[in-house]
Amino acid sequence: MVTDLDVLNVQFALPEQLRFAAGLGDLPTVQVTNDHATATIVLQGGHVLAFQPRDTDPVLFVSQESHYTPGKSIRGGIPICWPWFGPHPTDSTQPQHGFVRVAPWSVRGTSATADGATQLRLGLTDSEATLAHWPHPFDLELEITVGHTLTVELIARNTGSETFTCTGALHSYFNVGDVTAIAVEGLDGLAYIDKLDQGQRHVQHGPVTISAETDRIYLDTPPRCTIIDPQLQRRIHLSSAGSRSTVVWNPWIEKAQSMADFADDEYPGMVCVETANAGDDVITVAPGGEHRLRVTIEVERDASA
Ligand code: TA6
Repeated sequence: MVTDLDVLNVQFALPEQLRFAAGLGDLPTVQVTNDHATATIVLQGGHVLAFQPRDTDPVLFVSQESHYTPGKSIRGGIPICWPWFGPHPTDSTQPQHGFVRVAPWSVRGTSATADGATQLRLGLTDSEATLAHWPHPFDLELEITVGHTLTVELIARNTGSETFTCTGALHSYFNVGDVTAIAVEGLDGLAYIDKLDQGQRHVQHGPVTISAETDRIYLDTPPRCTIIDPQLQRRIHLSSAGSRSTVVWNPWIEKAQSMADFADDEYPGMVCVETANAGDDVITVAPGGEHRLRVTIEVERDASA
C-alpha cells in the first residue's frame, strides 16, 4: 500500500539528509540528519519538535507527557502561535494561541544548502475550517533551516482584499539544566506585561532570572537575547527579525501540576523564551502584503556560563 509518507519521500526526501516517517502518535514527521545537527519536525502544526547540534545536548524541551494526537498541540518544541497570541482578543470560545499549531501543514519543498544545512518549506492556506476561526484569507509559509544553527521563519501573506491585524509567536521551549540557575540577557530596562500580576506593567532590572511561576510579555524588544545555562555550560543565542515582543514563561510548581500534558517534575528543566508580537505589539498586513517572523537559535558552549 502506498502511503502518504511514501509519496512524500518520493517527492521530497533528500538522501542521507531528510526523510518522512511516522512519528510519535503516528503523526507524519520529518527526520533531518546532516553533518551539523539532527532535527525532527511534525507536519501537524509545522511543529519543530527537536533540534540537536552535533556537539551539544538537545536544545528544545518536549514534555514526556505531551499528547501526539491529531488536533492537539504538542507540549514543547516550537509551537506556532498565529493569528493571535494567548486568548482570542474578543471570542473566548476560540482556541488559545490561534489555530495553526494543530492544523495540517503541507510540504512545499526541501533542499540541501551549500553550507551543509537542510531546508524544509511547509505551507498552510485558509480553508473553511480556518475561516470559521478567523474571517481572513491568508497564506502561511514556514521555512525551517537545520544546520549548526536552527532558523525558523514564518511568512504570513494577506491573500484577501481587506487589511488584517494579527499577533503571534514562535513559542520556543528550551531544555535547560536548572531553571533556577539560568539568566536571560538582553531584556534589561525593558517594559513587560506581567500576566501573573493582572497584566500590570513593570520594568526589567538586569537579566531575567526564574524563582517562581513566570509569565511575561516584554515589549519593544531588541533582535537578540541569550539564555545563559551554567549547568549545561552553554549559552543559547536567539537572533530575531520581525519580532517586537519576547515572552518568558515557566509554569513552576502549581501550574505544572495543573497541566495534564506536563509532568510535575519537569518545570526545572525548561524555559520558554518566545519570539513574538504580543500585547501592544500588533502586526498589520495590507492586502497583498506579508509579515515575516524569524528566529535563529545558536548554541555556544561556555564552561564559564
Ligand atoms: O507563552 C506563555 C503562555 O501564554 C502561558 O500563559 C501558557 O498558557 C503557555 O503560553 C502555554 O499555553 P498552551 O496553550 O500551549 O498551554
